[in-house]
Amino acid sequence: MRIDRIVLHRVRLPLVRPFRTSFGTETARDLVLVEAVGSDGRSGWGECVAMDWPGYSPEYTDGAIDVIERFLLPRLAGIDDATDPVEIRDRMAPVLGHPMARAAVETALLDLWLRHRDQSLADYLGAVADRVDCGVSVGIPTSESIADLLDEVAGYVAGGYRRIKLKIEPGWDLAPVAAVRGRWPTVPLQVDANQAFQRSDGPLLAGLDDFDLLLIEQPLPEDDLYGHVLLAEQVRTPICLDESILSVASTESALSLGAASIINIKPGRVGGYLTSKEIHDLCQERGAPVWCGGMLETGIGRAANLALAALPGFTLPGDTSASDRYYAQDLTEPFVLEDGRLPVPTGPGIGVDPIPEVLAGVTTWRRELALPR
Ligand code: OSB
Ligand code: MG
Repeated sequence: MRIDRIVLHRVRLPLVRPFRTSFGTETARDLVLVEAVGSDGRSGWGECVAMDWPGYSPEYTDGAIDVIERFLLPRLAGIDDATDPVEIRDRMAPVLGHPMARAAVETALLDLWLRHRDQSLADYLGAVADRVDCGVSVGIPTSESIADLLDEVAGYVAGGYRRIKLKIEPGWDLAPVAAVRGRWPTVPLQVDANQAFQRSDGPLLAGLDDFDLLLIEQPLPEDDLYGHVLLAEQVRTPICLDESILSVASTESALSLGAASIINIKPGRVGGYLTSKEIHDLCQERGAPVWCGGMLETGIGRAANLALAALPGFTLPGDTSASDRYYAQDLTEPFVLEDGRLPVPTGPGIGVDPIPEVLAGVTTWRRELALPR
């Protein structure tokens, strides 16, 4: 069966509350969805997790759209719905960087391929669980008030989240962590700095050792693996890498050098679910725990992340939170937390679809593209 066309949907979805990190404040997700339409009229979906500006990583939504149109789709001439997803990944691989753009295209085509085979993404990847433990990522309050932070965390704890992650930055570091740990002495807790500290901050970050954290995520810049090695020698809390992990090779480097002992796997950041599984497999061989990161995904990206998080090496709760943590109205049927967990979709492919009226209501434009013959 032919792939009839690729449709790009530019979507703007307001967040229920601003999300402030060390790199900026997001008030909405301004994203692109990739839809691959088969000649039978069925569709596969991929959510591009690039943000609308290059603050988390070098990618951004308009850049991803440009790369998809100019460089990725032209490489897919002649594919059909029987083309193995591994071939699709390999055809796009010569385009360097832009993993989020490549992941979105790969996922849309993988989803369509799986739907035609009537197989779920979870089954294809080797999932072993039918629901996954969920954590929640808590931004820096725009008020910079610890009382406001405690109120927000209290809501998530009451909602049943199985792990709390606090965003930190220089100046918003030990005090908020001490306050949350003081109020919830046993809640699984971790922090994420999004690269905001420096090599000289070792003694400060060692102060976090008092709070029984699961991990410190990405304290130093993405390219500073050696800095993380030096830091790991100064702090007892395990170091986890997010932004630095771009491939199987960078994962192996980080683990072998001792820059990290825990890995955050984000499919967009590593170029898709196939590579995510390979990183998972390597970490399992090395005995390194992994967890599924998040990029404020809509239900489309979340569904696929839940399939990945159901693999056996995902032993820590992920940033796979319920729809209502992000959006008043998700693009899909909402994912609802049950006892701190979300269900792994069981339908073919990613197992969910956008609700057409909802998608139409938040779409700023759509563009239909043909694949080259
Ligand atoms: O560093 O993990 C991060 C969101 C956007 C960009 C980067 C990050 C995050 C989060 C939120 O921490 C995770 C989520 O709930 O989707
Ligand atoms: Mg992170």
